[in-house]
Amino acid sequence: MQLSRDTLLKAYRQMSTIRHFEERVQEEFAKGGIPGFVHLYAGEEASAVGTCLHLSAEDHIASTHRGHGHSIAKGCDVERMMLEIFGKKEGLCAGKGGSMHIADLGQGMLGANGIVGGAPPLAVGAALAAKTLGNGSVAVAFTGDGGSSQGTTFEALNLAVVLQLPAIFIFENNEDGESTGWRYAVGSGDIAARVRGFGLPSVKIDGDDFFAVYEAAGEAVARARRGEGPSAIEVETVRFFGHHSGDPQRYRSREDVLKLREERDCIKKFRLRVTAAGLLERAELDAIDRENAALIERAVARARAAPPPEDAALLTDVYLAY
Ligand SMILES: Cc1ncc(C[n+]2csc(CCOP(=O)(O)OP(=O)(O)O)c2C)c(N)n1
Repeated sequence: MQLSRDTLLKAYRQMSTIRHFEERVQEEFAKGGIPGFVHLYAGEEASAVGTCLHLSAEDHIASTHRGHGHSIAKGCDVERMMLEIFGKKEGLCAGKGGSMHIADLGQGMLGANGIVGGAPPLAVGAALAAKTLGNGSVAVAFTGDGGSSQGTTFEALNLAVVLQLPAIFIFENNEDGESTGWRYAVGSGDIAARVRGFGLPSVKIDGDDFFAVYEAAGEAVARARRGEGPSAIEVETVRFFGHHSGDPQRYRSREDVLKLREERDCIKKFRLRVTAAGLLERAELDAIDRENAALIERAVARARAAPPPEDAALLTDVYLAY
C-alpha cells in the first residue's frame, strides 16, 4: 500500500506525540502531581493511529481506561488533555474526568471509559445514529483482550450484525488484562476467530506494524461507509508500562519488558521501514520528536501552574442539560 508523504508524516507525528505524552505522564505520576490512576498506552500507538487516520471528526470512537492514545489520534487537544489529567479547570472535561474519562464530543471522541467492555455498546449506539441519519459516518470501539470476553461486547457484536451497522471493533490484544494473561482468559484462544462466530468479518494483525493496522482499518472503515456492515480487527500489540502506573508487574520480569521495548516497538519499526525505503529522512523524524518533546514540556508546565475547578463546579455537569 502506497501512503502519501503527508500521511506518513502525520502518522509518525501522532505516534511520537502519544509516546512522548505517555512517557512524561509516567514521570509526572511518579512525582505525585497527578490525582487518581493512569493507564498508559505506550507500545500500542500503531493501533490508535493506524485506525483513526481513516476517520474525521464526524466519525465517533469509544475508548477504554487506556485512552490517551485514542484521544490524541482522534484529534483531542494535547495541552487540554494534560490539564484534564492533572485535574485542572481548563482541562478537556473541566478537570472533573481525569485520565479515565477524557472525552471531546467535538472531535467525535465519546470518552475513555472505566468500564471494561464499555466501548462496544457506545460505539454501536453511535453507529445506529449514523445509520438512522444516513450521514455516512462510522463508529469505532476500542476494547482490550480482557474486554473482549465481556457480555456487553458480545451483545454489541450481535446487535451490530443484526442491524448491519457501520461499526468497527478493534480488539487491542496486549497480552494481559491487569495481571491475567489472555491465553488463560480467552477460552477459545483466538479473539478474532471467536468474533467471526457473530457473523462479521474479523482479522488478526500484527499491531507492531503500523502499515498492517492502517490497511486493515482502512478496509473495515470503507466497508462500513459503503453500508456493508460491521467488521472486527484483533491487533496483536504490547504495553510497555504496567497495567496502571503503580503496577509492580509481578506477572512479568524486568527483562521481559526490556525485550518488548527492544523487539516490539511499533515506532522504531516504522522509522526503520520508512527510512530504509527512502520515504522519509531520519532528520525530519528527529525534528518531529523534538517538536513533540517541546509540546509536552509546555503542556506539563501549563497543567502544573493551572488552577483546579472551583468548589461550586462540583455540582455542575452532573446531568446533561437540554
Ligand atoms: C466491568 C469491569 N470489570 C473489571 C474492571 C477492573 N479492570 C480495570 S482494567 C481491567 C483489565 C482490562 O484488560 P483489557 O481489557 O485487556 O485492557 P488493557 O488493560 O490490557 O488495556 C480490569 C479487569 C473494570 N474496570 N470494569
